[in-house]
Amino acid sequence: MNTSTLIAPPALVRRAEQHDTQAIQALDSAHYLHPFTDHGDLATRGARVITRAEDIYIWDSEGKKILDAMSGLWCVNAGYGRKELADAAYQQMMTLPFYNSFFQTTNVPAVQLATKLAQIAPQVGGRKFEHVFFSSSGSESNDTNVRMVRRYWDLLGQPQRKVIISRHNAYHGSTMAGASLGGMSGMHAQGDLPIPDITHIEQPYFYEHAQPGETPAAFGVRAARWLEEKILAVGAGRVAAFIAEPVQGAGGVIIPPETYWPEIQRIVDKHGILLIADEVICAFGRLGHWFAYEKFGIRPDLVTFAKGVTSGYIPLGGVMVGDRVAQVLIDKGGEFNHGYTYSGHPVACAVALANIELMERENLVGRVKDDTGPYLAERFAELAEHPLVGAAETCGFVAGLVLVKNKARREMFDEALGVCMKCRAHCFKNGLIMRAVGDRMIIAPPLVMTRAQIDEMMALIQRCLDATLEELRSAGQLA
Ligand code: PXG
Repeated sequence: MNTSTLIAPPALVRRAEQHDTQAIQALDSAHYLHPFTDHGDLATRGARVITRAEDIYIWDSEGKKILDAMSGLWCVNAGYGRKELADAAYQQMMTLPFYNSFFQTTNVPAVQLATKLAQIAPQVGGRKFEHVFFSSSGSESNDTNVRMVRRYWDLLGQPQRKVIISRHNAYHGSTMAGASLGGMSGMHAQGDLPIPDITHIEQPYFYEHAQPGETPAAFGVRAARWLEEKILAVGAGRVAAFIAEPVQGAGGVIIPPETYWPEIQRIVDKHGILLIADEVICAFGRLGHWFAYEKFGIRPDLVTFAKGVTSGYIPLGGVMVGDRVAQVLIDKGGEFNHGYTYSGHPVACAVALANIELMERENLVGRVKDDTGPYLAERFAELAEHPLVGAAETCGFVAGLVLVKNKARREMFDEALGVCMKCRAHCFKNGLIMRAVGDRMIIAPPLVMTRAQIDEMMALIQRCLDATLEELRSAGQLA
């Protein structure tokens, strides 16, 4: 071992803007285990090194400028380089960098943020969110949900209500409970998941599950009724809650038909089970609302958030706790033996407050709802004309394309061809970050994106689709 690297890490930056990419990649593969990564494979190709960012653009260590149509990882809602957020962190670190909220103490930014969140969380059907429980991530927040839901039913004298129903292809995080709630079979296969008393129904994905001739409206109702079938199969008295993303994000931007959520609400109400909206992606303006449950007119009891609450500048997550659950926890609860060192972290909360203030000042939520969101929808829909595109769908500032072999016959590509991965490679070559999920190409741009920048992004997407088509044709993989 070279002990000098233990004392002083090697210089990886030669001058401002000049990085030693190969040296960074070598140390990266020697020491850094990345999330969701095949490390053997990464070591042979070398990780892409991102060194700085501004507005909606990122730069890599080779100086390449890339339009980030994924907001980092669905989180940089306010865009990069926002001095207000850095200042808020600095000020708070100098004032009180940390103190815990255990043992009957609190801190000012956590109190202010909890109050602010209670103010901006819309009331739907008279249900209020006056309370919040803080964590540092979406995964932790969903673990909190499992603990809280089971505690709630215990306190109500119904401890047999333990089962939480979720959906296939959902993403709810990567902890034991988060991965169990999620419906990713690849994750379940590693680690003997799901944990007991978590079960899944099919997702409301029209393109995959609709029957020939079925309308989206009819499909939405049919898909929602899969929940009722599952409740009855489990036994209604054993079901604690249903958890779902209003729009599935990591699963590939699966936007349910309009009839889906009202029918889900009817079913959870009928059986008295709790509804958890996992809004880690959908909240904080992503769908043109502070919280997406308002858009879909649903009345969740618990709402998971993370990511956009700080625009990803610092880790923070939490659960908005509706009155139905909060009152039981407070009135009957005694001590709830649950919490994290960083619950209500003052610096994270200060950054979140600055982020919400900034979003209010710049009307980012309203812009997505009434201006840039509709414009993105209009421009994105044009992609349906492309020979490779079977469907082009938008909801606020998330959008997804289905790439198909034959549009008329709805014929999909052979999975082994990895068509979306090919498309993603063209995106990177052309300076665009777009995600490939199965046979879908997806985006979730920063909410600060202007109309002109939407045009710039659309031109890049068009170019990358053309390049993918050309590659498939010249390899004889497409007529
Ligand atoms: N719920 C939802 C709906 C999410 O999207 C989590 C929970 C977990 O949050 P944390 O902060 O624990 O990561 C998420 C996270 C992808 C991708 O590939 C998406 C997420 C995370 C990592 C990758 O699209 N979403």
